[in-house]
Amino acid sequence: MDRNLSDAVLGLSKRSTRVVIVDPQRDFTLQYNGSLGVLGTEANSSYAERVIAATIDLKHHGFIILATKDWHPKDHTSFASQHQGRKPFETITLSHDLPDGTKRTYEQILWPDHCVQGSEGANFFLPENLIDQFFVKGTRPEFDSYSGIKDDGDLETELSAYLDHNTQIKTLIIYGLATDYCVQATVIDAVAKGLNVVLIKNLISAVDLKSGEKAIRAMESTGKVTICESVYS
Ligand code: VGL
Ligand code: ZN
Repeated sequence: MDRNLSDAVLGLSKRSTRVVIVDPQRDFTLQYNGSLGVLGTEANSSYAERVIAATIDLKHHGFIILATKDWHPKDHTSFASQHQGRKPFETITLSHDLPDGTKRTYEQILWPDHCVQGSEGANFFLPENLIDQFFVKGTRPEFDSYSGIKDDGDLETELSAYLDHNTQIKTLIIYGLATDYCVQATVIDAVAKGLNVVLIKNLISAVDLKSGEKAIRAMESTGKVTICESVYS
């Protein structure tokens, strides 16, 4: 079954590579009526089917499959519902003290409620048994976390600890949702850790087309990201 995997994928060692699927959750797909369904994930897009098939083939080939999981408390600060008079996709300014004593002021996009801990929409859209290990993010009510590696308050995730601990890991094969938010942030933080990234273009999709293209350029310009059209040759 994996005979069609591309040379770019086949050339990677199982030991030094991990697959990281970013937020493969129902709430980010239109197919499963997600509250934050991303364009390109409609039922007729076969997005979920492509992700599932590729993941099966990568796992069958021997790669360890990791995933991040957006996992918000129901009063999460990124939800428009938590800010009186605000609507989804508006922006607000947040200000927080960081662990190093400095203050950070930044723009937060307000989202529809999504990936609420324990909700149907927070579930993965791919069979749980495909995923060897998953790592939650966005669990602190006052901080968002597009990145699977650290949140907006600079708190590192368990995935970050896993990558630091397993020093043999040099490369991540990354795909998932959404290109312009969690995929981009996770890729940029992975590169900052010194890792190489293989990004699978037909398994990612953006909230906004233009910002998705911009995100791909930003990831590419690190010089550490190889962009593959698909995992197949
Ligand atoms: C995401 C917006 C809010 C993502 C998560 O997974 O890209 N986007 N939370
Ligand atoms: Zn979120």
